[in-house]
Amino acid sequence: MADAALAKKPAAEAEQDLTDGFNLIIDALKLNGLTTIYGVPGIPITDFGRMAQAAGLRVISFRHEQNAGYAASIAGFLTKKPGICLTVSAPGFLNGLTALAHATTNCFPMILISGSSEREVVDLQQGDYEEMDQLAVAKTMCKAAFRVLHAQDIGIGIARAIRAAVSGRPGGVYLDLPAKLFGQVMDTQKGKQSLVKVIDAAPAQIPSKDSIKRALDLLKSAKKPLIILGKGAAYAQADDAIREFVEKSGAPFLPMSMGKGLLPDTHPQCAGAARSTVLKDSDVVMLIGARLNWLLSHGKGKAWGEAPKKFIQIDIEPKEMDSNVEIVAPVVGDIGSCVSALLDGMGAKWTSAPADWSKTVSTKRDENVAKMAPRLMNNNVPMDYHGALGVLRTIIKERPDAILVNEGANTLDLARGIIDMYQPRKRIDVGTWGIMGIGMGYSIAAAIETGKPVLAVEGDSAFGFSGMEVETIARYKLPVCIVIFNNDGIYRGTDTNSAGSDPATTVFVKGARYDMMMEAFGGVGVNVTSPDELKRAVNAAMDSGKPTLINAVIDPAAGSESGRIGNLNPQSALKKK
Ligand code: ADP
Ligand code: TPW
Ligand code: MG
Repeated sequence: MADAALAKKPAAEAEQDLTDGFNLIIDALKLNGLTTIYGVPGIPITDFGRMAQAAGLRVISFRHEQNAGYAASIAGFLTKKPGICLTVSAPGFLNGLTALAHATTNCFPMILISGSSEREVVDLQQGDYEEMDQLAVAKTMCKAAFRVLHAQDIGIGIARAIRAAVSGRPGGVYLDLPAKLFGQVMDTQKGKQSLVKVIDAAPAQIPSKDSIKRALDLLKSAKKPLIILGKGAAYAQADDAIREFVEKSGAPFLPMSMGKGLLPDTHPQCAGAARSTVLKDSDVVMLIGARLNWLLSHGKGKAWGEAPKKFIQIDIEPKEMDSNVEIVAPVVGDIGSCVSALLDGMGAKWTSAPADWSKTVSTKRDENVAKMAPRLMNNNVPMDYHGALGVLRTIIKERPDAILVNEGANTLDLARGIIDMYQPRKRIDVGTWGIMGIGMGYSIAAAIETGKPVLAVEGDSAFGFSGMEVETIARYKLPVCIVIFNNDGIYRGTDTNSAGSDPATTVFVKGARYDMMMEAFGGVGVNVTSPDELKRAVNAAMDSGKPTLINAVIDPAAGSESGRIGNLNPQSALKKK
């Protein structure tokens, strides 16, 4: 509003007619159903947090932006709406940036909103408080990056950010808001009109008829079909259609880590415990929302065996096709639309996958499961991974709607294999990068977004990356039970440094009591040394819903270097043994 017009009105009346950048951002988020913000306050966003809270948004205040960012990223995965992370400028922004890159890499929709210094000062590099050209830095690490300079563009800026985050292949978006924007005023009515409610933010992408026919013809021709369900399939929230399609196909299915539970791991077609057999021996492989990246050995080499294979791939991102090997039947579209079209195309007379192949796979699976069973029942002290995980496996079976957060090396790989999942989007973990540090951010967001109890199974090293958020969990009284597999270190707690008095690089303080960290903030801390004790402590935590941290003492010699991916670890040929 022009200053001259304002001057004519009495002050009180003039104020009533005005809104400002703070309010417009809040209104724009609310209008688009984005009602939870994860962040850390400070200049220039402190008042924004207060005002957002007063306006009924949920503002979850963290101890470190990286954890707030991871929380926002997994909120995006769990809800299909962009998770919002709010940070201060330069260092706060940089702390949030890891999570933004992580969201983009994992195809999770997220918006990082950071306050920033004024353009005039930044561009002349005059040394403002926390000065940095944040937009330029962010651009290389996310799907899209925008800056809003004028209050009247806030509505459009937020609309663009939402659309960029959730449409097509989801990813991270950066929104740069210079400090001055927050205080800019404009006429309330005009402000309201400038806001945009995004219509159909992630439009259905319908696959072509030809691509569906090609895929079904190939699937039908298979003697040894395999369906791989990735976290894109979990994200798509097309659970019923996916289940119907997999069952109708009769093919064995292999869930990727965060695809577990789309169909229960105990489903007769699940090939989770026969992974090497199905990768090696299958002849037609259908990928649904899973990339042929390192996690699937790039679709070639030893893990995939000698037998020739043909791939069908369903993905929303056309550029994903042929990324590592030839995709004979690419199906480009959103998974919900693609799977529905496949189901329609199968008709009533689809013949199930060959019985001999299904039998081979289920026999192998049952053998492997039977081999593992006694190890999971051991009550050894000190505990090994299997004894401890056997207990947690039963607890998730009894509480299938709990969310399992998981990070570490041995703690991750063994938990992934041992703990069966029964429902979609209940297992969230280190993702595409195998990143440590997602634990507490994910736990917090999972509790807040779903209202379900959370069980976080954490290596002692992994936990350390986000451990201070135990205070956040206690402060918001979240139903989170953290179990730390404390083996005194990274992979093992037994390394020694032969050259001097410093500890080896992979070991931590022996006998550390992480449980006392939760007690420090008024939560429940428990130290356990046997599977029986672990079981009692976790069940008590899940029943009470009280923030709990269980220090589970694991034999320091039980783990192996780099867990299951030791083969990726280069070793010096000159290393002294
Ligand atoms: P995983 O790690 O479980 O194997 P990835 O993260 O490698 O899974 O792959 C997920 C894939 O899912 C990505 O290629 C992404 O483009 C795709 N995707 C995500 N959401 C959808 C959707 N709604 N429809 C189709 N594909 C999707
Ligand atoms: C951001 C490298 C991979 S796994 C791991 C590290 C440090 C910790 C393993 O020890 P933990 O588990 O958690 O105690 P366990 O049961 O085997 O003892 N920095 C980042 N990400 C990764 N992946 C690393 C370092 C790493
Ligand atoms: Mg450890």
